[in-house]
Amino acid sequence: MLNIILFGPPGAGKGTQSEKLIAKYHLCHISTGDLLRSEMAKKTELGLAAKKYMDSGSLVPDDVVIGMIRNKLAQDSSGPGCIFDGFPRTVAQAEALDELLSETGNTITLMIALQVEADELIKRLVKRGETSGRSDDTEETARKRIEVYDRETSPVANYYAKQDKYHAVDGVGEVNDIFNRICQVVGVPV
Ligand code: B4P
Repeated sequence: MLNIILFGPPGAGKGTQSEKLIAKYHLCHISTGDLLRSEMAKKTELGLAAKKYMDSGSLVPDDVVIGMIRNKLAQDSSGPGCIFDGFPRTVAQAEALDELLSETGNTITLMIALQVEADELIKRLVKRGETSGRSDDTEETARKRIEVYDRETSPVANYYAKQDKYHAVDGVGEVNDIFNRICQVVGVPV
């Protein structure tokens, strides 16, 4: 299986590039952000609990997110592989993902880490906020989310570097150019 983690700070383009990778490699899409927003829209207990973390720019607690991934993997266990978009965001989540995949004899193939500077991220998120309706797409929350990323999420890169799976990709420029850089790393799936 081809299991790719798309990694990077908020606004790095994980969602944007996921769509293109899914179309090319026919992978399933696992986005914890999308899953959480769907729970919020349905006003489930989980969604209501997650909303206060997301609106403040904080991470949703690990046990909630890991439980969601466990359910999702149980539904999407066949097929050529998956894109993990915005997950894992902590080392505890990365360890849990390795464990969950190993239950079915699978593993992460590689991590693509999109590199984008903070000023550009904030510009993109504020612009997305003009149409997204997302309450976390404000300048203030974007700055908080980048701080949370630096403190809590960036160590996940080292977790995969130790497994020789980490690949940094320049995330600035035209969307198609960035996609071509990613495809050079992914290569042709076997
Ligand atoms: P996510 O939904 O994962 O969202 P994201 O990080 O904001 O954005 P992404 O990188 O996908 O950017 P996009 O392609 O849209 O997370 C939301 C929240 O959910 C988190 O803050 C957290 O609270 C919670 N959460 C999610 N997962 C969690 C987890 N595992 N653990 C705990 N909490 C979790 O791109 C952004 C914008 O830039 C778009 O408007 C796009 O059009 C534009 N853009 C993209 N590429 C561009 C380019 N090359 N040039 C110019 N603009 C570009």
